[in-house]
Amino acid sequence: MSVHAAVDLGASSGRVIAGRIAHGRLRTEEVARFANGPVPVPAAGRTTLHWDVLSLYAGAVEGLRRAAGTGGLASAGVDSWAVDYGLLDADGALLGAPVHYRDPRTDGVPARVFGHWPADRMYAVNGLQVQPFNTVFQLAAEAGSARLAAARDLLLVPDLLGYWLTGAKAAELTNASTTGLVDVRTRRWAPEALDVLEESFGVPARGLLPDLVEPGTVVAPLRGGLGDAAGAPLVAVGSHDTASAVVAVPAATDRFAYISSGTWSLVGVELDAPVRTEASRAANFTNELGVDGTVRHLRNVSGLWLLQESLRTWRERGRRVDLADLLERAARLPALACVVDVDDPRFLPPGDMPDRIAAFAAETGQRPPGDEAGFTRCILDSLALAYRRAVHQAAELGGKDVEVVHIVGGGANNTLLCRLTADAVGLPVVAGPAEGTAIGNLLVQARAVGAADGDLAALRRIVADSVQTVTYHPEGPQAPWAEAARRI
Ligand code: LFR
Repeated sequence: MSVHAAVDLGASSGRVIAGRIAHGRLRTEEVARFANGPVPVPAAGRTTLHWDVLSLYAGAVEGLRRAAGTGGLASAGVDSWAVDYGLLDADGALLGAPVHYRDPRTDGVPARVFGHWPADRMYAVNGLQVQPFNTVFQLAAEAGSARLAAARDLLLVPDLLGYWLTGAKAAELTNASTTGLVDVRTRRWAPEALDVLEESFGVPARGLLPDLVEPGTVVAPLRGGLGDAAGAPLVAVGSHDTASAVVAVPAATDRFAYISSGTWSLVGVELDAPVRTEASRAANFTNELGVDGTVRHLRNVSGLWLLQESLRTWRERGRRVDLADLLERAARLPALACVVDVDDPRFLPPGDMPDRIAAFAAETGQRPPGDEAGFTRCILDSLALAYRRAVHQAAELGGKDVEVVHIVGGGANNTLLCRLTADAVGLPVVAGPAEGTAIGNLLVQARAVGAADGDLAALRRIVADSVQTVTYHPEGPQAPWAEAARRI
């Protein structure tokens, strides 16, 4: 039976998942996993955070070979986090390692860009939540650099890997929609955005951007030199990981909200058209483009990053912390003793996370957590609180009845987080699949090469029939959550 391969790159690890579809079910197998993370590199008087895309590429190649070794490779697809890009010179060579979105080079840049393109007019065109790392701001931040002067092509990370795997350059639409350079109504590059970059910042945007392709487009065959994988079609999937994750929501109704919960938490609803109202902009909701003409109307909430970075801090200090043990102890602690605003910009960069959480608690008149289990509980209570607000806002702003919340991604395995989310939101939470991004990636490529068919609802039925989910029902009153929200 032929196999499909999803290269799925997350902020803390990359993996290649092989998938087979038979009798309406998808079976998956992880064939490669490799580490990922920010690499701080000192140069020219400052330290810049980069991505090691070459080792990600090496991991992807190894995984594709292995997937092909398990059967004839029918197709491949690549997804990753959004917004970051590689620049190629006139010979097609990569100009330096891509800069990581957590690098502070964009500090203060959005305000400068708004001086030329006011925030409300920008939102009317690109519909995007303002994040300092949106590609439009990253490009403004590097205006005038030698690297940009030498650049001839800009490729987002999955498109960069696609170029190395096939030799073909393309800009997949779901990920392109996170750049701030796409018009969310026309689903084309936005002339207003390109004009601002060119005229006000001297960034030759038109020359750098490849043609857009819709997810589901076959890009080109994998090149020779990739062992048994060579010749298989590379499909542009929902190459923004969140777009793939939303495909994999095993919803039985369209009255659902989703939380794609990993390093980030993307909380929202699926719509047919963008919401570009002032209320949506004020709530910092984004309209990213989805598979099959959909819009992902969501809020980008910080995610398990706070916990990942806390674990890293404790381990660096020589503390022997085990996540499963911490979660068990955290579950026995009283609820909502201390909460933080997980979206406070101070939590964005890498560094001592418990210290920043303690400072936030002190500033808001709360007693900081006393030990690692306390910090873990604080982070999960705070995430559930942020989910509560975002789910209710998404439903209201998008004019959508929401009866159930689906959690996909790594957070679906976190029982405490799922239970707290059900309690906080006051709706049933269906958790799973944890490998949502890879599954959405696999289904879109399988459909593109004829191994699956139907609309998103049909693809979601395959997910529902293939994975185990766990349902959590809300318990307890809402009042303590409302009170905690007022503290931050
Ligand atoms: C999630 C994600 C988010 C994006 C963030 C940074 O992995 O793709 O959707 O805002 O990473 O790129």
